[in-house]
Parts: sequence; C-alpha cells; structure tokens
Amino acid sequence: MSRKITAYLGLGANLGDRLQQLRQAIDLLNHTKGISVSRLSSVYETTPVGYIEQPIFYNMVIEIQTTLAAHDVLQVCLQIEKKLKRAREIRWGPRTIDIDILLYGDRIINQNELVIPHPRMTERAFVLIPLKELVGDRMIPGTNRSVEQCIQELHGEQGIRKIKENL
Ligand code: GSY
Repeated sequence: MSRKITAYLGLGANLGDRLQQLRQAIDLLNHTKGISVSRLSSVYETTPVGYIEQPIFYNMVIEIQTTLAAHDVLQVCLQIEKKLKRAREIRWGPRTIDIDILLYGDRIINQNELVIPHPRMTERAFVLIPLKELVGDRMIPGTNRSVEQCIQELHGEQGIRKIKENL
C-alpha cells in the first residue's frame, strides 16, 4: 500500500445553501477511496476577491490523508465540483463549490494543469487564515515564507469573518 500524504484543500461556495455545499463536498471527499478527511477549519464569510460582482463566499480549509497521487486528488476535486453543479459561465464568477489543492505534503508541483502550492494562496486571506488554524505557522514550500508571514504581508484581513467553528 502506498504512503499516506497529508494535504490541505481550500473550499469556497457562494451560491445556494453555502454551508450545505461545503458539507456535501466534504462528505463526497470522505467517501472517496484513498481519501479521508482528518480535520476542518472554521467556516469564514469572505468578500469576493478578483471578480467582485458576485455573492459573498463561505470559505474553509480541510486536511485530508490520502494515498492518491496529487493528479488523482485533482480529478476527484473536479468531479465533485461537477457533481455539485459548479456554475462555469463566468471564469472567476459565482460557483456552487470550488475545491483547490493548496498543499500536498511538502511537494512542489509545476505542471500546466496542476501547480502546488496553489499559486495564489499566499495572497488570499480567505485561504491563509483558515489554513493557519490547521497548520499553525508552517513554512509554505517553495516560497521561503511561513503562513503567518504571508498573513502579515496582506496588511489586514481582506473582509473575512469567522461564522462557524464546527461545520
Ligand atoms: O479561488 C476560489 C474562488 N474564489 C474565491 C473564494 O473562494 N473566496 C473569495 N472571497 N473570493 C474568491 N474569488 C475566487 S475566484
């Protein structure tokens, strides 16, 4: 049996029943062979970043233990997004659920369809603040910076508010 890797996924929802979307995504991940969800951050209500003409997000980060390769985890995430009918009409626009691989062990992966650590995670309070709940002040591979250093560099929390400690 292959070795287990601890990975972190960022989840975001801004359409429909957002808590329910997050719960369903976690449930589907947990029922996937080769993945078990080990810890959840709190849920945060967050102001949209990028395309701002869209509803407020709920964001959280989860920790998984996986025997799957990073590419297979990506395929699982895409299938779950599809299953939960992510709206794809506007590239950065509203979505039922978005699942991003943030960290996969300490690996650095630079391929067209998969870049780990997630390329925009160091600029996003809605990722860093929930991630810090789970990993503390860990270094982010390939960046020479810790989670806390990246948060400090944001100069403020970009409109994020904790709404629920236990999903
Ligand atoms: O990358 C995830 C999708 N996304 C989000 C998000 O999850 N939360 C917030 N606050 N803004 C976002 N912009 C995009 S794109």
